[in-house]
Amino acid sequence: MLVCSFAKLLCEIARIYCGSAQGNLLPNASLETVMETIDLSPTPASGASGVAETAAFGSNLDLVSHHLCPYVQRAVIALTEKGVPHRRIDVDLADKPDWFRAISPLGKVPLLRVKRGSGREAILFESAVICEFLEDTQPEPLHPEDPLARAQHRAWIEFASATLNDVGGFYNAPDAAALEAKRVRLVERFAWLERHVSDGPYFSGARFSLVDAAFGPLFRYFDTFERIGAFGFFADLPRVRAYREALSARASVRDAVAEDYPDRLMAFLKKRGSYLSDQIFTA
Ligand SMILES: N[C@@H](CCC(=O)N[C@@H](CS)C(=O)NCC(=O)O)C(=O)O
Repeated sequence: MLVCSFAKLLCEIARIYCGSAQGNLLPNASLETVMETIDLSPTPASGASGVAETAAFGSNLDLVSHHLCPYVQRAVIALTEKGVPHRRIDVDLADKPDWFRAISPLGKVPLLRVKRGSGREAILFESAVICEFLEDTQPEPLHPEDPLARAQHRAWIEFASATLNDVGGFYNAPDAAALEAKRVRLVERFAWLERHVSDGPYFSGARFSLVDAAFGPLFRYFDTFERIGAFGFFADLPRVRAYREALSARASVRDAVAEDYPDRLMAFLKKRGSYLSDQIFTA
C-alpha cells in the first residue's frame, strides 16, 4: 500500500485539472484532495468491497491523463457518454513525476484512481480495462449485449490500437520512403475498416459504442496530418470518410481534448525530428 506521502510531491509537479462529465478542463488547486491513500492490491473477489461498493463509484474517480493521449481520450469519452463525474490530472510524460512512476506499473497513462466505499483506493491501468470497468459499474452501456457482437467490438478496439501504432510509425518515419510505406499501411488498415463499418453513423449503426470511442481519437490525428499535406488516406474509402465525420461531430469525442489540441499536436509533431516534422517546417 502506498500512502499519501506522494501528495506534496504531486502538488509541486503535477498539472491538475478537474474534468466535468462533459469533458471540460478546469485548473484545480489542490493535490491533497486527489491523493489520500492508494492501494494497488486487487479488490477481493467477494465480500464488502465487491458489488455494494460499486454503487459509490462515479463521484470518486480520477483519471490520470496526458493532454494528447488517444488512449486517455477513450476513457474520457466513455466517462462522458455515461455521464460520470470525474477529475482529470494531466502528467508530463517527458518528465514523469515520481508519484506517477510509483503508481503506474507500465509507466503509461491512462490510470483510473477509484475510491472505494471503505475509503481505500485502487489504481486501474490500461484503457481497455478502465473502459470495461466503467461498463461494469456505470449506466448507459457502450458494448452490445450479444456476446458475439461484444467480442467483435473488443477485437475492433484492438484493431484501432494497432492502427494507432501505425500512426506513430507514420509521424516518426525518418525519410520519404518510410513515410510512404507507413502511409500505404494506414490506407490498408482503413480499407479493412471500410469493409466492416456499418451504414452509419457509427461503427455498428445508430448506437455509439466503445469501438467509436477508440476510433474517434484515432481519426483526430488525421485532421492535423491534413494540415501538413495531402496524403490521400481516405480518398477511396467513402464509408470511412462518413464514419470519421460522424465521430468528429459527436460531442463526447469533440470535447475529449482541449480546444488548443490541434496546435499542441502540431507542436508535438514538429519536435519529432522525423520526415513529417520537416514537412511542417517547410509548409
Ligand atoms: N495499452 C495502453 C497504451 C497506453 C499508452 O501507450 N499511453 C502512452 C501515451 S498515449 C504512454 O503513457 N506512454 C508512456 C510514455 O510515453 O512514456 C492503454 O491502452 O492504456
